[in-house]
Amino acid sequence: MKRSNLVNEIVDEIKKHDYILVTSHVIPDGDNIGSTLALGLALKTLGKKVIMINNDLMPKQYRFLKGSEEIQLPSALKTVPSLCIAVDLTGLDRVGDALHNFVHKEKPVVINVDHHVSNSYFGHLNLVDGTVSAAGELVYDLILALGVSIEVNMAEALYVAISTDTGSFQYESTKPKTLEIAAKLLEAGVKPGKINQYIYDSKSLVALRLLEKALSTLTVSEDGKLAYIWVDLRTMNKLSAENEHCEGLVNYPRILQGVEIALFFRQIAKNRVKVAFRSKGEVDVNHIAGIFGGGGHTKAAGCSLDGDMSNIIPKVTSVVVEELKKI
Ligand SMILES: [Mn+2]
Repeated sequence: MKRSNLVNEIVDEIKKHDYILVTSHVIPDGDNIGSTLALGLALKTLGKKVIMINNDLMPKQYRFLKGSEEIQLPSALKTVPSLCIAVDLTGLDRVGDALHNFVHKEKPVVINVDHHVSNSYFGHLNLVDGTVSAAGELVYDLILALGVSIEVNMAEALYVAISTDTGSFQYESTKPKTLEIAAKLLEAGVKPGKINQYIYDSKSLVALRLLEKALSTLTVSEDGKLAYIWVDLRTMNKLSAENEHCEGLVNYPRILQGVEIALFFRQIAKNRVKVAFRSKGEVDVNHIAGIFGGGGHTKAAGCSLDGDMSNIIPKVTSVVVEELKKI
């Protein structure tokens, strides 16, 4: 189906519903929150009753966004929306147990708005485009198609979505259209300096102490193409660190000269480790994460595995080393 026809079909579907749930993936990031919030605010201006839900608490650095306090935990869902719009979500298994069960039981119409190449097309309507930098780009198009003009609060939310997913417009996923949208958001009143201060220049002491610990684990392969760091539960607990303090840590091994693939291993439960993959070169990390049941994008992906850090690190790095030999 042509993209414009699909967007029109989504707009027609949205018009049929009075009460709409907007949600995204567990462990929220900037694209998740910005896309959820911008779409939620836009639907409200159309007179819809909107409930925005995320499985996890909002990281502090995004709480400056006006309206972000309306993004609630799944326990706030008391009545049943007839439509669920999921943004930045690869599959319903990533929405969190509570919402997964809700969709399974109540069977709302589901619209899937995402930019992960590993998306499972779980919606009744699927606006999925792996070539755009952020779900925020798709939400921007959708808001315009809904006939809503983008006011400053929506614009800030979309700017957060797009600027965080592109590493402040540094990654290859930044296309002319990405910057055209960013320009429109600035015209709508976004002040990039202010947003960057909230997001990047407001790290807590805990976050910097965690970075210190994580960097002390830095390991580099003999050929210099693979670098990784890790954090275990002991360190997290000792520092009282939370999920949000781990955001962006994978970028530190990535910035090392000569590195093709960077990894960040994080113990999330006694016998479970989450792995973040970043590629600077030709290797497709969506493919590698896929070998371990995960996915994402060609340059940024993730997976979770059962086991100890001491087993999982060699298991994953040996696969990465093999993939690096192929280029
Ligand atoms: Mn995203």
